[in-house]
Amino acid sequence: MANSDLGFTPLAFTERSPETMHLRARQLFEELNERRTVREFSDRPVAKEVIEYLLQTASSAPSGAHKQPWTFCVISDPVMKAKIREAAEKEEYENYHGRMSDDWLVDLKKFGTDWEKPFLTTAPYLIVAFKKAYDIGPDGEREKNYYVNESVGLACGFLIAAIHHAGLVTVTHTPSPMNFLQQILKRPANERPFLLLPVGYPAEDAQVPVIERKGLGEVSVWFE
Ligand code: IYR
Repeated sequence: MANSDLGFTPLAFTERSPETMHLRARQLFEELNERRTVREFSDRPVAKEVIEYLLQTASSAPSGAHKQPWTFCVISDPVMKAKIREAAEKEEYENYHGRMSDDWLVDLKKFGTDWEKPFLTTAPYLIVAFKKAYDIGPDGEREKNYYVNESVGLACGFLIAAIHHAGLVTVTHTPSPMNFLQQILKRPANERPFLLLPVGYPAEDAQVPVIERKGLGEVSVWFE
């Protein structure tokens, strides 16, 4: 999209009454506060159109100079999912058997994670978010992107919220290193894997660790 001379247009802004604003703020908190990271998936299918909307929501996130420096790869092909699982588990095996520090392993113990990642083949969809370190212009020249990590992080946040809102679950999976995703998915050199999100229904007997979220007093400082 050529973005140089788009001009300006009046803002489409929906004003909310104070009561409605209060209600909506509370309701969204209550809804998103119910989100849990889930590692046990069902193989129940999910409509492709739902995934399309989730990605459009993600892509509505703000980005540096509106460059939208992201590509989302969507994988439902079982052969490809198996390849990704095999490569991810190979890296994770090394992580859990020497590459991760003792402190890190202790911190993860309560989540029950290990090197095995069955969700990579069980979940009906894997979404891999790639960050575009730079863009390629029409004549093959490099075009700069800005705040790439922040932008793609925001888009992934929107995506995770959208997945929950739609009634599906995910886990923020960050196999490390994850260059294998660039190879398997044949992405160009300007794209680097950022985050892998399996998407689907939870397994019927899915369990999640007991956690508490920090209260407002622990995560905010007010200057009034
Ligand atoms: N990437 C590994 C390890 C891991 C790291 C953190 I920090 C977590 O919050 C959870 C897992 C894995 O996916 O198992």
